[in-house]
Amino acid sequence: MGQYAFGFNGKKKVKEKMKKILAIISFLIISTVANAESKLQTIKKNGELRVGTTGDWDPMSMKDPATNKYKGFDIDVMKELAKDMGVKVKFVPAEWKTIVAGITADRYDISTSVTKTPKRAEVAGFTSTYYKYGTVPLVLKKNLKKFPTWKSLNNKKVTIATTLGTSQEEKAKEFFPKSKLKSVEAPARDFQEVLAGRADGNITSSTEANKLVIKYPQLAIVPDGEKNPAFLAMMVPKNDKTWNNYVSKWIKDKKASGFFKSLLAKYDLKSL
Ligand code: KH2
Repeated sequence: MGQYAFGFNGKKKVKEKMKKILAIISFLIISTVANAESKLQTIKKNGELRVGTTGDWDPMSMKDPATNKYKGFDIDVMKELAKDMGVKVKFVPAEWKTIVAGITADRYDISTSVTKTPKRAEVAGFTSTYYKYGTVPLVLKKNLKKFPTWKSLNNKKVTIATTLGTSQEEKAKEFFPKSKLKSVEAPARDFQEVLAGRADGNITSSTEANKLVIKYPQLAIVPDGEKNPAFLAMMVPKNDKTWNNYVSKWIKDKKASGFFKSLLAKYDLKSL
């Protein structure tokens, strides 16, 4: 009996020890996850903010091939953010088809603005928004009679060009389920397919469309109104709430201070 009692106590002790060890292990796991360093700390520690940007989006992010330097609305935004954080800014070249992967693979801490889409939101975090735009179709001016409406472009005889990995590529499938979709890869552009007669139309922001019809008078905006109000925001890692809150609060403060308003005027942009 005594022996049995001893054996029982021994087992109980082992069990208790195991319990303690398990508790310590789970405490360690939970505290590592909770204390996982936010980008906010890493950026400050490294003294550098890494910004992913494509450099092909007028007037948001444009790379000057002569100097290899970036300029544009979003470039000014990122320079200001880095300045306010007291760190240097480093622009990391990105592509539309891999811009989201660059965030998940930690190639950069933040991206310049992209359209908020449900697909992107599955894997990346979006900061608060700071620009709103509508979408319009572009066609050749000489074809305006044939394509006076959005509906006229939804036809199995029509080819719509899009740029791989963009929100327009996703949307074109919804707007033109009957049409043929032709996706080109940047630096090739969808509207160039229209200019070359390889596609009948493409869709883009009204901001870009207004610029394009001035640069290429052969192009025209389909006069059937804007669709799809869309919002631009920066992308950050999905689970880094500290970093997202920091940037979102910064955007809010900068809106209040008039920074975004003067930047919109500088780049001849209307909305917000
Ligand atoms: S979006 C950006 O976040 N755009 O909407 C699209 O995918 C940018 C219209 C590719 C530059 C080339 C301009 C397409």
